Amino acid sequence: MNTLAIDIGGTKIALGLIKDGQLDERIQIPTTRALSAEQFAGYILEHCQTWLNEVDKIGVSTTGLVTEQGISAINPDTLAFPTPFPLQQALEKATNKPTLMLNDAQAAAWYEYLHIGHGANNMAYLTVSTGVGGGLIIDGKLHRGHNNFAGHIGHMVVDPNGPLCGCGLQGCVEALASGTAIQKVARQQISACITNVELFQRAHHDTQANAIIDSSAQAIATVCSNLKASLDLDIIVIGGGVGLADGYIERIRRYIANKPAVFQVTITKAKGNHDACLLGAAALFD
Ligand code: BMX
Ligand code: ZN
Repeated sequence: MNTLAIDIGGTKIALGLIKDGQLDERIQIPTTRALSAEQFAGYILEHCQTWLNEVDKIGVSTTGLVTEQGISAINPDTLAFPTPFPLQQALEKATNKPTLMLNDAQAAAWYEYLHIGHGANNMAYLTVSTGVGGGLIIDGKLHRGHNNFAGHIGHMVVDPNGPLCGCGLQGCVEALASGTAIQKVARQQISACITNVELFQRAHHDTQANAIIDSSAQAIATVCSNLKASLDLDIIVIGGGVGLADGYIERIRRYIANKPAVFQVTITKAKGNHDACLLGAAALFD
C-alpha cells in the first residue's frame, strides 16, 4: 500500500511518496496564495503527477484548524488561503482516492507516539516553525477535543503584556517564540534582511542574536512546564525548523532545568526530524 503524504505549512508544502511506511521520494514546493480548494489541489497534484498511479490513498497534514468544513486559520497571518478551505474534498474528487486530513502538529504527534518506543502514553509534540503548533497524546490516544482545537499550544498566553498575536490574543507563545516572531525582532534589532538561519549562525558570537533565540526557548520552556502541570506529560517531542535548529532543544532544557522539579519534563527531538508532519500525514491511516 502506497500513500501520497502532503504536509502544508505556512511557508512550504512537502510532498512524499510513502511505500510500506518508508519515505521513498520527497519534494518541496512553496505555499502559494490560493483562490479555491480545486485550484490549490491542482497545484499540489501537478507536482506529484508521476506518483499518482502508484498511490492508493492520500494523507494531508496542514497548518490550521481542520474541521469537516475544511481548513481554517487560528492565526490568519500564517495562512495563505480563504477559509474554511475544503481541500480534503477537492483532493478526493480530483484523484478518486480515499483522503484524510488533520492538523500538522496533531498528525506529527501521532507519528511520534507510534515511534517513541518508551511506553510514553501521555505526550505532546510541539513544532516551532512559521507558527508554534502542538498535538497531544493522552492515555495513548490522539486528543483532538470536540472541535479538533486541542493542542493549539501556540496560542497559550505566556505574557499577558506581550505582543499581539494574529489570533487576536496578546502574548501568545507563537507571538513570542515562532520563526516569524524571532525574525521580526531580529530584523528590528540586528539587520533589516536577516534570516533565521543567519540569526542562529550569529548567535555563536553575537549577544543580541543569542538573546533573541534564548527568549524564544524560554517561552517554549514555560509552555512545556505549563503542559506538565496541566497534563502530567511523560515527554515532549520538539520539531519544526526553529525547534530543530542548532542548540535550540538544549536551550529549552536549560530553562526547564531551572524550574522546580515537579514542573520539569523530558524534552526530546522528533524522530521524524524535519519530516515529522509529513510522516504524520501518512500515519493517519495507521
Ligand atoms: C498556528 C496554527 C496551527 C498550526 C501552527 C504551526 C494557523 C494557520 N495555524 O498556530 O494550526 O499547527 O501555527 O503551523 O492558524 P506551521 O505553519 O508553523 O507549521
Ligand atoms: Zn495567538
